[in-house]
Amino acid sequence: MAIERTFSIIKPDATRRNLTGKINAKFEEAGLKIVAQRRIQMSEAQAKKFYEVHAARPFYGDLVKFMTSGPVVVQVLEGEGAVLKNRDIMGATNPANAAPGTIRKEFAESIEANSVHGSDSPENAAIEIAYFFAGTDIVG
Ligand code: IDP
Ligand code: MG
Repeated sequence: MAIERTFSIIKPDATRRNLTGKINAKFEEAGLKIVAQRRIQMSEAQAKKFYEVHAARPFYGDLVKFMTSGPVVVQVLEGEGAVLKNRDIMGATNPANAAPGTIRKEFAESIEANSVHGSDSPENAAIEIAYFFAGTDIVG
């Protein structure tokens, strides 16, 4: 499998509980390298645009509110098959269904406050990375 990059967000429920380092350790232990990282306060406009694909879902408004409720850490992760690998490290969207050892199983508070975002395809990874990072911000 090729070396890929994926986009990750450590969500407000995790930054609030000071879990950035513990979550980053999971990525690094699994062989993903953090090649860009920035702690930001997302604006409502940024969150709305980022989750636009979910605009018709009943949880969209709450999700935007949650993602702007505190700082997030936006990141680019790099490694062999990084997109799928990160989805494995994250675990299922609903922590009740997440496998043991995954970030969401260990840390998520709920299906909404589930500690991390990860791109679902290489195509979306490229779009999401470009939304938050310039090429010169990423050092592999
Ligand atoms: P994913 O983050 O595992 O890719 P998506 O279906 O893309 O899951 O949903 C995006 C985010 O929206 C989730 O991570 C979670 O924060 C939130 N979300 C998804 N489904 C629900 C729900 O049924 N209720 C509340 N929030 C949800
Ligand atoms: Mg998704």
